[in-house]
Amino acid sequence: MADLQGIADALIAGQRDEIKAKVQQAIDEGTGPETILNGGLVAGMAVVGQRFKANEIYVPEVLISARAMHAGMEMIEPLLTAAGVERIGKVVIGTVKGDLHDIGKNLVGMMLRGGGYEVVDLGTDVSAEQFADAARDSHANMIGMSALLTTTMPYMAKVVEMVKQAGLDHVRAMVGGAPVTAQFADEIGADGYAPDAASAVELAQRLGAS
Ligand code: B1M
Repeated sequence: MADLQGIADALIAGQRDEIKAKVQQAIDEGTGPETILNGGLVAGMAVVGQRFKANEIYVPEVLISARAMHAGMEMIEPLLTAAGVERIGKVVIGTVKGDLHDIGKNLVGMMLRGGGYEVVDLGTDVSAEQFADAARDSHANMIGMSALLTTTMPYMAKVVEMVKQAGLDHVRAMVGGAPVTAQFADEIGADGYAPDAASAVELAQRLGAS
């Protein structure tokens, strides 16, 4: 039985080496990557979020946990990304301008790659121009925007607008991130909203087929 609670505890404590050892152990025991991700890493980050909100921990501690999360995610990414899968579409992803949160966006990228999509990841703090340029230059058929702050979420509307202005009418826009909702996606003229990384793959499939 994989020590998922141990992985979550190590993430909360920001113990990167401990996470690596425990994730490796879980992989060796045959635990599925999505179980390790959701039952261990994401569960731990949820506790970090609650403590951050309650002012029990501060930015430095959260950063240390985030680095530990990245270390764990790196180990399971190859397991989620099936080798040799024929690519069924190309998605440009990024966290919008002013926003540095990248864990959720990285998860979405991992799941999309695992679902057969080629992913161009622009990173964080991405401007509307960068999204539009990358979509045009890489011949992508979708863009995926992430925002974790209520202050950066409205910027998604600018990106949707810029993509239209650039004449990229065939490029579908999907949005996500903790404060984002389906209603907000409708309001800004995005083509779809996904509440989590697995749903982002389903949404991409629906948008690709439409
Ligand atoms: Co920040 N932070 N943070 N933070 N941080 C939040 C978001 C916050 C909710 C914490 C809180 O107060 N409870 C709060 C925002 C409040 C608000 O706007 N309503 C907050 C704040 C205030 C801040 C700062 C302003 C703090 C400060 O400096 N005083 C600052 C802002 C910096 C900036 O961006 N300019 C800041 C900084 C940071 C760190 C750098 C320390 C660190 C980020 C490290 C990193 O990402 N590399 C950090 C973290 C880690 C968090 C919390 C604790 C965790 C976020 C996370 O990674 N969650 C977060 C609290 C929380 O969310 N509970 C918080 C795990 C991740 C798997 O979930 O990202 O939601 P999430 O992604 C999900 C879905 O949302 C969805 O799928 C993912 C997986 O299923 N999804 C998509 C995401 N993108 C998608 C795109 C899609 C589809 C689905 O389609 C394209």
